Amino acid sequence: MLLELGQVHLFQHWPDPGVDDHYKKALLDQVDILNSSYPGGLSSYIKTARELLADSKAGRNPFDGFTPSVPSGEVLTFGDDKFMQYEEIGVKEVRNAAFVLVAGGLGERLGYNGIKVALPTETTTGTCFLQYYIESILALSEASFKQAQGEFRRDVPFVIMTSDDTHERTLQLLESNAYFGMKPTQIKLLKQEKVACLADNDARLALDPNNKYIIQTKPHGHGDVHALLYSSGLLKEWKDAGLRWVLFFQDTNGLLFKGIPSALGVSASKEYHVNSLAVPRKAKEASGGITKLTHTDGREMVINVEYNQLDPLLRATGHADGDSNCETGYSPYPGNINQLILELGSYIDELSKTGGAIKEFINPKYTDSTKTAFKSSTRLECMMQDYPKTLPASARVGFTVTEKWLAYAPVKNNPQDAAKVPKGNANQSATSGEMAIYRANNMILKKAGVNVDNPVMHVFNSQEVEVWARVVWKPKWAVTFADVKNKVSRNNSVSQKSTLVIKGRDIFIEDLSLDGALIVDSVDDAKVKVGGSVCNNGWIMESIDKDSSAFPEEIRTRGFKINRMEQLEKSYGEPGNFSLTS
Ligand code: UGB
Repeated sequence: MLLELGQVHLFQHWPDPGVDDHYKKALLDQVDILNSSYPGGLSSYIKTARELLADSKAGRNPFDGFTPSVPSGEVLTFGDDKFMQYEEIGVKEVRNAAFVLVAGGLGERLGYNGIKVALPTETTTGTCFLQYYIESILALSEASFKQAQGEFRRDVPFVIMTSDDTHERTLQLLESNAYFGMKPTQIKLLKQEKVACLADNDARLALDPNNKYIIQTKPHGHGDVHALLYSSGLLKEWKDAGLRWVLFFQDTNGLLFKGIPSALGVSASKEYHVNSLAVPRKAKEASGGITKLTHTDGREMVINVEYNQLDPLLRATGHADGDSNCETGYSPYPGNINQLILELGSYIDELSKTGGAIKEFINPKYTDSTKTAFKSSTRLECMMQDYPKTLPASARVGFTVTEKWLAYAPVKNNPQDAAKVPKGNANQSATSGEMAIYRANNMILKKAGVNVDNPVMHVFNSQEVEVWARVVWKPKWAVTFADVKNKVSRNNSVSQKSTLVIKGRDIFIEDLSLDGALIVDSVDDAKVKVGGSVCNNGWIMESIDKDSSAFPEEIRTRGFKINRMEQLEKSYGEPGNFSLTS
């Protein structure tokens, strides 16, 4: 097959039989993996590569014939009636959902040495992203089954897509932390394979420069998740079990679950086959824009256009200013945050046709303008949000915009690059990701009637950030705004210098005046009323040097450490009713 596909160069240097045979066999084994892990096999891979390489050489625009326009979708305002209604519907639907985390990326922009899901979301509690995701799924499913009363309780499935770069360390993180409270059988890891690199415009497979018996490979992108889910048989299993929704999300967004219940409610109410979560986007920010594309032949689709393509597309279609802000101060194209909610039935129907193959792209770096040679080998790539590209016109594809402070603060950039991001645009660093969690929790408490102080500005790692009181709660305390409203009542106040950590489930905040640090924990059968005046020296944030070897990488990348001066810490380990009032 490879010879027929013009890949004779892979074997031309082979010595006579009997020499290097085990290396030759290893190469054929690798070919076997590359062939079986790609929908349609290597012949399909090479055919697509040739087409895309020819398009790239000819400078053909993938958007030829398409005109962009601003799509319409559901825009939510946190805490208003519509938001609350959707949230309630969404919580009900969680028991019919499966969650999928794409965590195969190494995070080159972030430059962190470990896997990204092991990074702390915030350093007040040190909870890592994977723990936060798992505890949120558990809390949401608990809330959902509670509403269902008597309905058969299943374990809501959680899939993590890993890659060779992340698989072992993800497994290890789960195993060494007792799966963060989830049943091991509830979690499935699906490992994506890399794809073959291409050496030239004829799509000849590239051999590793250091080993002529290995085909060079590179990641294919998060779009692999669809083919993997399909080939694993999980989708059919879920359908047979009566599930209706598959929710996809990325590896480092500490606000992720705050927007999920209401968006799932939108999916269910509007019967969307595809629902993309989005947030207001500043022009030129490094997130794709949700765009309506209309072709001259009448085709229409609502799809993410990546940030590097949006500007040229707009300029080429009569928008002289390209990707620019409108009178609202934001781009009119909502920012894609790569949180997708797919309706399982139509998803399976579509994947039965495509096998999960997603429209790919190629990005070769040419040595010169003749576009005949590459600086280094290239490969096909695909993105999970391109799934709607093959859908029929009848598909219901929508999106849900929520406020950015509520739902989106990923950690993608290293401190140096983050410091260069223009003021006002999201710099997506560990520092801003942590601050966004405190801000969101303060805003939510404020909306629930708590008197919280305004933030103060600080500069950490050369980035100016708003610092709010360090308020953190476990998902089992509150996973919706309705939960927060049920657990916070009367007159409460939290000063800016404060830290409030709520770890137990049935903790009720009533007439609390906090000026310092308060940490409360309780077992699930204890009901604790927390009130009175708590005043102490608290936990103070201190700047540190990002290059100081005295601190671990997780702390250095934030540019501050927390100095735990003084706190009131209470833990209720027995069932019963308790009251903490000082
Ligand atoms: N990922 C994989 O699981 N496998 C891979 O091969 C590659 C990545 P990045 P990206 O949030 O603002 C996306 O690198 O791709 C996982 C959207 O395309 O963090 O540059 C990886 O582990 C863009 O439209 O992001 O940009 C991570 O969980 C915009 O929405 C996820 O895929 C942007 O995210 C994303 O990978 C954004």
